[in-house]
Amino acid sequence: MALRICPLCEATCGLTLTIEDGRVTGARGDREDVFSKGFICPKGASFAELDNDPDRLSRPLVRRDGELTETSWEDAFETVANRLGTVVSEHGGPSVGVYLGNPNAHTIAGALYPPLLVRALGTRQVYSASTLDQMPKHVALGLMFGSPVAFTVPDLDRTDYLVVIGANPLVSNGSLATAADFGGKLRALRKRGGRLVVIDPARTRTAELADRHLAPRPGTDAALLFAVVHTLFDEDLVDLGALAGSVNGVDDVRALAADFAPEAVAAYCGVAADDIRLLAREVAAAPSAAVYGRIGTSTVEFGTIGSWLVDVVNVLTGNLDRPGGAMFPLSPVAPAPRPPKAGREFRTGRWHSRVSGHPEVLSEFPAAALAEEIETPGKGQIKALITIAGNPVLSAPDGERLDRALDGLDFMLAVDPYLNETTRHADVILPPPPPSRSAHFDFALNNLAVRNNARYSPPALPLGERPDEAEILARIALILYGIGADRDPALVDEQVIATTLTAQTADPHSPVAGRPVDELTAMLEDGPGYERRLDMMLRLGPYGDAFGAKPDGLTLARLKAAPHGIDLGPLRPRLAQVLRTSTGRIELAPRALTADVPRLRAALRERADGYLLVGRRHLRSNNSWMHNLPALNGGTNRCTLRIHPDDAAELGLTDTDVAVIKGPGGELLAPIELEPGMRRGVVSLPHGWGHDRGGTGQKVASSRPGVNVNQLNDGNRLDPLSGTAVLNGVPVDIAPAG
Ligand SMILES: Nc1nc2c(c(=O)[nH]1)N[C@H]1C(S)=C(S)[C@@H](COP(=O)(O)OP(=O)(O)OC[C@H]3O[C@@H](n4cnc5c(=O)[nH]c(N)nc54)[C@H](O)[C@@H]3O)O[C@H]1N2
Ligand SMILES: Nc1nc2c(c(=O)[nH]1)N[C@H]1C(S)=C(S)[C@@H](COP(=O)(O)OP(=O)(O)OC[C@H]3O[C@@H](n4cnc5c(=O)[nH]c(N)nc54)[C@H](O)[C@@H]3O)O[C@H]1N2
Ligand code: SF4
Ligand SMILES: [Mo]
Repeated sequence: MALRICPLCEATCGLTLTIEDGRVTGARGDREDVFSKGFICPKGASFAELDNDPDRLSRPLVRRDGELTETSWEDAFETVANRLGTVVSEHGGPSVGVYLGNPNAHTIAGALYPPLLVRALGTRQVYSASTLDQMPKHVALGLMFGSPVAFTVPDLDRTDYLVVIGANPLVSNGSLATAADFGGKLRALRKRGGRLVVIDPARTRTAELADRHLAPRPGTDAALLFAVVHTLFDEDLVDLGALAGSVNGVDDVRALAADFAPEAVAAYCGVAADDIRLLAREVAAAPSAAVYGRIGTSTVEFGTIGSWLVDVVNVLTGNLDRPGGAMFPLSPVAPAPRPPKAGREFRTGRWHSRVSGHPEVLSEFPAAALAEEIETPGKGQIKALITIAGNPVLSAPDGERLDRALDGLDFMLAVDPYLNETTRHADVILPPPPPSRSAHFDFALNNLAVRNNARYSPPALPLGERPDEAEILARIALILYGIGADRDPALVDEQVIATTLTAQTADPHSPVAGRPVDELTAMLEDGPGYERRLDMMLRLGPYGDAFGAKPDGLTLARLKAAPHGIDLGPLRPRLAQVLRTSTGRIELAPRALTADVPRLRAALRERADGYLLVGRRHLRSNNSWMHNLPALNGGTNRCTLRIHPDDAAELGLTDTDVAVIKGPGGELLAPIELEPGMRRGVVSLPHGWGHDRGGTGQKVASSRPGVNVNQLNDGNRLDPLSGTAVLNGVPVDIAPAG
């Protein structure tokens, strides 16, 4: 038996693994886990199958005479050093691109090392799944609160009224709101007399659970939310509560909302004006309320304005930063709170992409622009690419173009356990070990947890002769810093520790101000570099022992002594600690956002009557992977086009038909699935499918049917403020095949 936090989605459930003969043979929910209390879903329950998947790479692959062949770790790192070295010496570090995929948010290695690689290269060619996902939220937070990671999460355990927009947590298990058993929490909300409203063009499982379901036209949430804001002003329902005195721009928002009366947006949104007014009244009247928006408000044409307006409603109803409202979690590895101070203005567009001139956002360019930056010759062209935990050939728009572009690279390195649609283009693949053999700590997701907590899982099984992912990435860093892959990878971590402690001891507000760096370094627990860094961060953090100054505080040793985790209590108001705007107040109407409002106003007048495509997720899937596990992938084709029966009838489609779907980037065939819960005019297809290309190493996945929905996208439609691809609300034509 061993305990292991599940790394497969944002819910971070504690698992109890059964171990027999040196391998994992089963997984159950850990009932004593302080955060998840025994919850588990089918993916977590398949942990053993995932861990033991025979198609997982156990040794590195290096391309020889065109073929990817197994080799030793030594040879693989030497090849990386030589080949990357050649590209860097011929074209410079900035010619190396980096793509960081979703699982980096779930691994220790992904949290600690990629920034070092980017810095070592000095490259601005940085891409990630964020511009296929939550980048609009970062931009909105940065502009409103001065920090792009000042996440607001719904206080699920205490709220009286929850509005879920464009999320289906009963299937996704929640996102940008880390809560194990999200469904249970929604049921508990209703049981205690609270209300749940779901806004989604599909009647999802989450919508089925709701007191009220509004089904807008895809892509129109920003207008709908503006109409809620309009109503709040119009009916004198604005009440900032404790926030009064901390908010700039209320009158500007009132003026901007003037054009968005519910009657003015009703036709565009496809929602009755009365329903919008009622929503505004109820949010305002509830003892506490939280508006929570996710993928459906984010990966759309007005993603950043929509993400902003979610928190505008939270602020105008006094629900920001109060129990039961939208609150700021306090992670155990966040820096210890400092006295309030003004920050520098959050900005995007400090530099621009070479080919299309996209503004940088959080030092990244849009994932949708990766292919053109590889293909287009000239100074700054991407000549080599490092992908870590990503599969952009399936997850980003127009994978076929990226597929071709990757072939044109001088060198590609992938850090990934699988040979898949993206990594098959690599010259070297360095596979991390199965999750049972890695330690786990949620550096990223603790900042999003609906209840503060700290949990650490050491590796459940020994590594054997292979490096863990932290070591793999540290060795790549050694190469890029010119130190040599054969040196001790701990050097990388010790350098970070020295730099961090030097800065902390020089900061008069740090819990270790003025203390000698040597003394602090000597206090860190012996162990792998990542553990020493974690120990340091915990001790410098809000609950930390401040290196002995607070004897009861948190250290890694204390955390290890609590294998089911340490509960750090409910979320607490802490706006003053979070705010880092240059004015020291919440900026409700930042110029960068309000400048995009005319585009939304113009959209209200557009009348499109074709079909709009949205995405959907499946409980037994995870983006483009986990399709190789028989336990999760039995049964019929899941990659179907869901359509309302009346729409299907109008198109002459029956439930046994295959449809041709045409989008801006191409066309696909998919079987249709009649679904009365779809809004008329809206169809859905899941993403991450289409594993039939040759040259991959996932036997189960490649035998499954399914097509790549992102081939319908040409990559030209982006939310301009965040560079996020429009993946929901894509105009498509549908017809019977053949
Ligand atoms: N049409 C459409 N497209 C979408 C979306 C949508 O809703 N609709 N959703 C978007 C979203 S939200 C996201 S986050 C992106 C995801 O986009 P990506 O992050 O590019 O893709 P994933 O499918 O998550 O691929 C994860 C990769 O990580 C590997 N991996 C798994 N575990 C580990 C590990 O521990 N270490 C390492 N190094 N690798 C590991 C897997 O083998 C796989 O290759 O897709 C986006 N694409
Ligand atoms: N089982 C499973 N869980 C997952 C994943 C997975 O692939 N499978 N992926 C993980 C990842 S990377 C992420 S980012 C999260 C995402 O987590 P969620 O945001 O909960 O994602 P979805 O389940 O795709 O739900 C998005 C909903 O938005 C709706 N929608 C589409 N367009 C619009 C619109 O314009 N307006 C509104 N209001 N709604 C719209 C869709 O119908 C859909 O029901 O899930 C994570 N969890
Ligand atoms: S809900 Fe997420 S974290 Fe929990 S068991 Fe399932 S996949 Fe793992
Ligand atoms: Mo995501």
